[in-house]
Amino acid sequence: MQEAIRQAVLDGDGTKTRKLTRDALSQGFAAQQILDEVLTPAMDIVGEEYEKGERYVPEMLMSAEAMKSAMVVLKPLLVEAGVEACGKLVIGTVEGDLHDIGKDLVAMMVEGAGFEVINLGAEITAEQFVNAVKEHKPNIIGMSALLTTTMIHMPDVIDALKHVGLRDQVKVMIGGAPVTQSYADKIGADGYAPDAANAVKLAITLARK
Ligand code: B1M
Repeated sequence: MQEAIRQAVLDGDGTKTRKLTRDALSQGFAAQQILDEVLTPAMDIVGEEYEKGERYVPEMLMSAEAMKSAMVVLKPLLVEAGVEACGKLVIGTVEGDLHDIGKDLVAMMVEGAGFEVINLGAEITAEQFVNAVKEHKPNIIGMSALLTTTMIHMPDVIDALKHVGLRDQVKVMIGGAPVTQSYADKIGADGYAPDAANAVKLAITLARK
């Protein structure tokens, strides 16, 4: 079953991925297990094949869409509804970067932990982050970047917040494959999380500060 889902993601077959994910759930596989042991590793293979020149961008996109169709099935199970909001998170992928799967995963897991989450989407400029902070008054903003060429926009957002006098009113957390704790320290972010589970822990810690 796991192998079949993995292959459906690699084939970029969304319909099959969604159906097999439903089947796996009805056979007793846990949503988190399907995510961690099948879907995310499948995307790693997609990335590796792209790097080796065995796969092109359109195929990478089809696999991403296949993963997203499985996420639609998994989301209700990953997010436990009805918990009283324990904080507010505004989250987005930074300017120039359209990778949104990991960011959406973080958004839904943090939502599941009881936060109100405002998901701005991808390719969010510093100005858009600042406007969202003004509008929604979150206690945390979360920035995601998947490219070494776009993570450099993270400090722009922090600078823009300082510029309008809002930096002290909001905690900043960052993540994404090329991002590290030392990068977070370097740009003056309040925290870094390597994955969605740690992002939840970090958001809870930051919301209590
Ligand atoms: Co792109 N891509 N891509 N891509 N892509 C990568 C990132 C890459 C590593 C592939 C590779 O070469 N091996 C490489 C980046 C190299 C680099 O900069 N170091 C790459 C490249 C080069 C590109 C293009 C430049 C290709 C081109 O056009 N020549 C292009 C850039 C487009 C752009 O953004 N301007 C591009 C395009 C695309 C697609 C559109 C085809 C598609 C994205 C579709 C979409 O997201 N809607 C795509 C995909 C699918 C990938 C890979 C294969 C998979 C990404 C993914 O969804 N992973 C990726 C290779 C890889 O990562 N293995 C690759 C699954 C997801 C669950 O994990 O996103 O890491 P991830 O999120 C994790 C953690 O990082 C963390 O938690 C998440 C859950 O555990 N996390 C946070 C993420 N955000 C967080 C925020 C937090 C905390 C934790 O706090 C706020």
